[in-house]
Amino acid sequence: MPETIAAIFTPGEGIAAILRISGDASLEIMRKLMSGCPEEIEPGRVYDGKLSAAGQDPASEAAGEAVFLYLKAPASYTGEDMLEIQKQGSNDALEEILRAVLGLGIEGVREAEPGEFTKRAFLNGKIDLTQAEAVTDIREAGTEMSLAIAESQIEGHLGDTIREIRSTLLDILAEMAVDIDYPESEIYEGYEYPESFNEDSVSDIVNRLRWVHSDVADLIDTARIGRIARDGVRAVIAGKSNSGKSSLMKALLGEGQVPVTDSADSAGDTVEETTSMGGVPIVLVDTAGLRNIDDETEKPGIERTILALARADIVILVIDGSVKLDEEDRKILRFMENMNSDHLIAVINKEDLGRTITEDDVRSILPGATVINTSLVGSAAEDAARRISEIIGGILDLGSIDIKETSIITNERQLKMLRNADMNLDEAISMLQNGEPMEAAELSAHYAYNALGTILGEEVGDEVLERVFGKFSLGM
Ligand SMILES: Nc1nc2c(ncn2[C@@H]2O[C@H](COP(=O)(O)OP(=O)(O)OP(=O)(O)O)[C@@H](O)[C@H]2O)c(=O)[nH]1
Ligand SMILES: [Mg+2]
Repeated sequence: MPETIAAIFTPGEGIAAILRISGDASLEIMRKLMSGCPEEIEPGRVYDGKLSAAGQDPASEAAGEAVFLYLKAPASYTGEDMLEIQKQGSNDALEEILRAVLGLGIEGVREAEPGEFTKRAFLNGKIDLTQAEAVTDIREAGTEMSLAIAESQIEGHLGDTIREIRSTLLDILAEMAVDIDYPESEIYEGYEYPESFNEDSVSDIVNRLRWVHSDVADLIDTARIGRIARDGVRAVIAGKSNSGKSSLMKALLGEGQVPVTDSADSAGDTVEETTSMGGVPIVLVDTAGLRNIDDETEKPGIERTILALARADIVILVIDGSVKLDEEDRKILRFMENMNSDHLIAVINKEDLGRTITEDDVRSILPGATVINTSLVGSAAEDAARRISEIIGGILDLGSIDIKETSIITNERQLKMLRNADMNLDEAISMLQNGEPMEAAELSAHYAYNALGTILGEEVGDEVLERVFGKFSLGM
């Protein structure tokens, strides 16, 4: 008989904590703990009662009323009998009740380990491993977007997608097995099969494996969105000194959010600020110009700028359009030439001061970059920020994605297993195309099937479970 576990669960900031108990002794604990406990306890019904075993001393934290909720297996979070106790007031009261529960002298009752409730839910088949992983993701979600993804995952969207892919693959595996066991004429003795039977069935299998393969590849692609949701998009603002980088940062953040550490002559500093554009977290990085690339004192700043550029998802190059391109512009432009121009926005600034640089000048150096003309003083700054936000939205191309309805990969373990499945499916397909035996292809396809199962938590070892549940807090 599994032990009965107890721990205090704090659902979140500002949400009342509860004492959670899971296991066969739940009902017995309620009977012993609640004075005047009714003979018949209705599962799912909330009972107001006094604590009998704890808090008999009126000065005790645990004295007075408490709320009891008994849930009968399997209709509970863990899938076991559960008891939840809530108590108005401080957590000290719950601590005291927990001690009382452990002191009741019921055999096999002990304090829970971190994550043990969710682990039991997983082991009892109430949730799959992707849902368990989402439980901690929700806590760690630093952005609205990653919270939305975790919420969708906890509802089982990702698990459902994986299950669908797997069930399609299982059908194909069955067909492959038929092909192995009964090659051509041997299926039914005496029955005349068309000569092309075997070839047709192989090409049919290849086609169907390709569909599965592309579903897996699509899921792998969503990891990009998962990363953006978690870490934000890094948009690095670069350009020569005095071109208006900090002014642009200020405009993009919206006035008043400009970090105090930033100043026009803060040579060498890169300043990071996180904002959100259409729900997508954006990390804006304001860099130093590359004025005197040979000046020793400016070297650290220049190195930081180069590093920031290397890590950028999007680069916003600010050019002072009122003065001629100089050596510093050219140095920076040289860096840009090797960049993916799809992710490059060139802002020709200071339109109010007249123009010596045109959009065409910039396009001739950076073909493919999105070029805009603007100034960053007064109301023009707002307009520029809006246009740049739109361009970034277009580059990220997230507009059509409904996070709540899409399965998005946020987790390295899941991604690794998907890559494994992808590789094995790829192998199975090319084997069949090269006329290699069905047995070999079937084996690879089977590995892919297993890898997908691992995402759901099927056949995973203790090591994986320890890694997943090791991240949990007490009571979860
Ligand atoms: N007239 C005019 N002045 C601007 C415009 N944009 C920025 N400035 C001014 O140009 C100066 C430099 O702007 P910043 O935003 O500090 O430029 P920066 O690129 O961050 O400069 P460094 O950090 O020194 O490399 C400030 O005095 C701004 O007010 C513009 O569109 N028109
Ligand atoms: Mg600046």
